[in-house]
Amino acid sequence: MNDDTLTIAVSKGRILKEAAPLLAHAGIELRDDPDTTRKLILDTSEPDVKVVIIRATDVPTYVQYGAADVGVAGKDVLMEHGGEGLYEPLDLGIARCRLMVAGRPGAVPGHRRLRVATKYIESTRRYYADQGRQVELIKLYGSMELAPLVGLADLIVDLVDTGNTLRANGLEPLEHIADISSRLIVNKAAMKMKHDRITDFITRLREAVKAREAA
Ligand code: PRT
Ligand code: MG
Repeated sequence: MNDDTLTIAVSKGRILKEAAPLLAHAGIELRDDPDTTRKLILDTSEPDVKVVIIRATDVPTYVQYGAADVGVAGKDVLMEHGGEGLYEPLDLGIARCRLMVAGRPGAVPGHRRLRVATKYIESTRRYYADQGRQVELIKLYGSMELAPLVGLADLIVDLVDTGNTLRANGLEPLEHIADISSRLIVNKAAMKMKHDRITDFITRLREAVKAREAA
């Protein structure tokens, strides 16, 4: 974390796709095409602003440790991370979806503790604990939709956008846990050390979000 550069951590895919126009509106245009480049550190139109490309679930970690000053992360990822060492000053309103419980229609057995498969262990634990419901959690890293189909779990907790993935696998959304969108996160120490720089960045990004929502 160099003192005169601003390093922004973003994941490839849907978040970068939706964040890039907001950054451009804030005066930061990517110099490399993120779809084709193999570079992990991208130059921008501002010589002292870099964009680092990392896995979505790693973004809070890079920002927490100050390897990036700021980052863009899904609320789903932040709820699992816990938010230690981070400020979350701005809801960017992008990459929206819902965290939901899903399963096969009417296939919930009454005789034993429910098994719930998910990569969102913390959010799922909290959701059921708040309701005093006892469930057995099974940690998965992807393809959650498969679990109820092959008898690994009764239910899954996953992100739902159009619902097409659930439908294609004979599953239906059952319970809404949280609305999800991507947030700007800021390293707490960087917020002190690079205060003017970062508050200016937040202000410009907030204007970009407003302009996008008005459009
Ligand atoms: O893909 P990779 O393993 O590299 O990492 P990732 O899956 O964490 O990253 P990515 O880019 O797929 O997702 C990044 C962020 O996008 C997530 O952390 C969410 O905050 C946000 N987001 C928004 C979504 C979705 N919408 C979404 N629909 N992330 C994933 N999905 C998946 C969902 O898991 C399910 O498999 O899309 C499928 C459901 O979509 P529908 O439209 O069929 O309902
Ligand atoms: Mg993915």
